[in-house]
Amino acid sequence: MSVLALVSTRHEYDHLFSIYVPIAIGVFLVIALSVLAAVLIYRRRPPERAARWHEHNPLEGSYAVLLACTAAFLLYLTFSAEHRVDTVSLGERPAVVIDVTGSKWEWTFTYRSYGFSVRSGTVGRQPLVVPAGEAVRFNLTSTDVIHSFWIPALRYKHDAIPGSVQVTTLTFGRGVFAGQCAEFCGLRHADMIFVAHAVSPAAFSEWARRRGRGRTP
Ligand SMILES: [Cu+2]
Repeated sequence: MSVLALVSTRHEYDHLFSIYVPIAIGVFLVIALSVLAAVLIYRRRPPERAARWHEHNPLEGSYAVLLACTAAFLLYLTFSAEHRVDTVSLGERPAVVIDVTGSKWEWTFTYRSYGFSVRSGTVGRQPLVVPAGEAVRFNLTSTDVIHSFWIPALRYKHDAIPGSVQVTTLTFGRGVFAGQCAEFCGLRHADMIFVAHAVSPAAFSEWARRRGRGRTP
């Protein structure tokens, strides 16, 4: 394992979520209360005369500055999280490298250093097995159309694009994780599913030495 702290995509996502949602709720409340106040205070009542004023530069200016600062703050947080997930994690020394190939309508996971592949989708359901708590490198590509490698529990999704290899590094906690193609890719798109088993490194090596045959750890 490398000296860098392993990046948890789930933690990064939850952190952003815990900042975005309160801000969104705050903005909603400001708008809803302002509309309600305007409706109640300025509702039609005698004597009916049109208002003379139509702008309030200091108020509008501060509102614009506040919005710009909020957007800049959220962009900064989002791009820093993306940097950690996409760039910093590539500095990790991976415990295993898995080539992921999307095709209509299956996933092929190739463990090149062990010399075998497993497949999941319309052809059957062989599991993707990875060592838990260690960096796992994925080389994503596609043979036909754009697919998307999505593991909801990790809060991670990345396109698999024909003619290009997208490199990504993920760390799994122990457990079983459902995965799915997240890019509509044709009639049997919904069958393009897989299951990832994150097991102890020892159980993983044992499974890989059996070349994925026999019992899934
Ligand atoms: Cu697909």
